[in-house]
Amino acid sequence: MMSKSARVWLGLIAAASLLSLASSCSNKGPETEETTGKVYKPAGNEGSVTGKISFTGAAPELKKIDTSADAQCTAKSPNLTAEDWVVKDGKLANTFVYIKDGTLADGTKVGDWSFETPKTAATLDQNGCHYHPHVLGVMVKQDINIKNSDPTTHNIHFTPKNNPDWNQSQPNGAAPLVHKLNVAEVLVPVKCNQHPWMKAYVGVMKHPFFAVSAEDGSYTIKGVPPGKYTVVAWHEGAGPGTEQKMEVTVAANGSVTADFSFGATAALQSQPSSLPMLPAIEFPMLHK
Ligand SMILES: [Cu+2]
Repeated sequence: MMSKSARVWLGLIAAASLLSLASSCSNKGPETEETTGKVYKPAGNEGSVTGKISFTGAAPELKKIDTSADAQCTAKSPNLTAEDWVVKDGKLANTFVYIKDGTLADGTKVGDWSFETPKTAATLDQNGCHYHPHVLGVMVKQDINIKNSDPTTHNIHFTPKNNPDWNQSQPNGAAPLVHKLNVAEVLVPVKCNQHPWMKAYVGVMKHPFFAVSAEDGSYTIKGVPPGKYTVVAWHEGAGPGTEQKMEVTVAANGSVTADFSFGATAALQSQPSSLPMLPAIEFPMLHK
């Protein structure tokens, strides 16, 4: 025969189990994308896709940003310029290059596999009233540490299509915010509700095969299993995003080059991607 106190304890344990079950269920909203494939383990014969992103034609003039709506921004970044085209010596930065799909040497598809989410957080810093970096690649469910390094309030606003909208105010001196996206999406526009000129793009991928071109236009995607792939280079362009594709074959332990070119001619010929951007609308500061 069970004592009274034992029955009470059993009841409490059962209630606690039910509660934890309920809370774990409620964490799984419709936006959660379960990875079903077998986890890819590197075989040691992975290769890489590398290349340079060029800008053809005359580099667009740098557009100075009017930061007068926030004196703190003007003081810290008196010469802020738009980052839609960052061109240096004919090379283009901030291009998101990724493997869209393809077939591994063993006949499986990239999409058949799941890939471990990095334990290290990515960082998106608001510094000088613009985002560092301007284009960021992360994996699904990877933490993004959002820092405010400015002496002013920012309001970071992720505006995805396949993930929930996320909109957070972050006063100066506030601790970093952490955000993650559960569904793959290329690319998620990020804006600041306080400073309409602030824009960033976050590419959210199911796999780690992506990179962002540096100031010298170079990029490298490492750890790519041997196989045949479609590589896409995406750049925000002047308004609607622009993307280009190339088929590549990565040999075992090999490195394949995939160079892309954007610019006046390329922008006219390319199809707009699914990321239309409205022209920036200047809003008055909500407070100050
Ligand atoms: Cu801001």
